[in-house]
Amino acid sequence: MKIRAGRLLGICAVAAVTLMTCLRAPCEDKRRDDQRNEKRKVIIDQDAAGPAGTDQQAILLLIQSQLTEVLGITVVTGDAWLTEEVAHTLRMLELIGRTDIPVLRGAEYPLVRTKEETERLEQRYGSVAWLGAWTPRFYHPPGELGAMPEGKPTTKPAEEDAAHFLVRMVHKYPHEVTIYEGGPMTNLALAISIDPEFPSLAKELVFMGASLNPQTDDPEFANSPRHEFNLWFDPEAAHIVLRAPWKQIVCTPVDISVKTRMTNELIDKIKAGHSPAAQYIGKYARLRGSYNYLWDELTSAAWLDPSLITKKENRYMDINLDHGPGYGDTLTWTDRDKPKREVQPVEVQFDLDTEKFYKMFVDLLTAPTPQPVKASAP
Ligand SMILES: [Ca+2]
Repeated sequence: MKIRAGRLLGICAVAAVTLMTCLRAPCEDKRRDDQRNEKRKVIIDQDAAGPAGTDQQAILLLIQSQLTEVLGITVVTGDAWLTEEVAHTLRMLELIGRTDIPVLRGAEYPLVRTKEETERLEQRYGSVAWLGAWTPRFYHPPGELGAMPEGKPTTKPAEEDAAHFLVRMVHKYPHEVTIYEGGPMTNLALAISIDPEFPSLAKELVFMGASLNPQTDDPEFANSPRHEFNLWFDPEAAHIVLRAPWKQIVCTPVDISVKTRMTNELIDKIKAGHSPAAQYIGKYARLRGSYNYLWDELTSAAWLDPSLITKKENRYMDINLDHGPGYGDTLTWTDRDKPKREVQPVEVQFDLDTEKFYKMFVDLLTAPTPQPVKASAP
């Protein structure tokens, strides 16, 4: 009897373990699914110059938040060339241990604007303060990497291109994906051209760009208040994107960017953190000149916590496509004076709680990097 009871107990124990194993797998899957569903899905489209700097720091804020699931980073030429931006982004992800996030190559050139035409316009109408990848003192051919003090990546970008990834993701998660735009809008315009449903299937577009009436002595804007690099670099792309039927468009313009500053004090606070993200920023962040705004970081932070924004107004927005002195300038209207042709309302941010923003900036960059939410590959 004793032997039989022991065997019975053994059989029961094996059965219980088997049952537990069977039950646990679906439970864990469900927990992962719930975790995935609770997170706010975002694709980061960025002219991702680096190391550190506004482009990479803005990406990091979105990855460092516990609230988000970054589906991918789509890269576009802007502040630097596409190839070097992809390399800086891959390397940053390696350093923070998040190589699970796919990096996708996008457009190497704007849709219409060329470097040659831009130089002709500059000879006629005066020089432009920031030309991104075309800035003479940094210029090198598009395929070269430039300096990479953080080291070259060993990981590779995805084989899929940015525009097709953007389209595929909004079909996979309809009305759930926020499109974060921190650079020229070329990739988004290409996605819209491939699939006109792309904007209406996204949850919203949030972007850093445009300039209305910034209150600043910064020479970049003092005489050209309607000039802003992201929209200027690819005006035709911005025109396509701003006229598309998004459910919501949120804009962080120069007007509010100039109320922020990266400072050595902020860098020191981040540097004191032990997270890989903090170490990366501490090692590579550099102040350049007098006007080190937290351009793209504010777009990230305000999306994560809209209470940072203390003043916002609706405008209708488009871009000047005339190939004269105003080519690429921001055009805006109110309800009262907007053109008859189709223009979209845009929520424009004008003022912020600066101290709250700086605290969030430091807190997120010094926090441990969240682990990937694993289910299926994007
Ligand atoms: Ca950017």
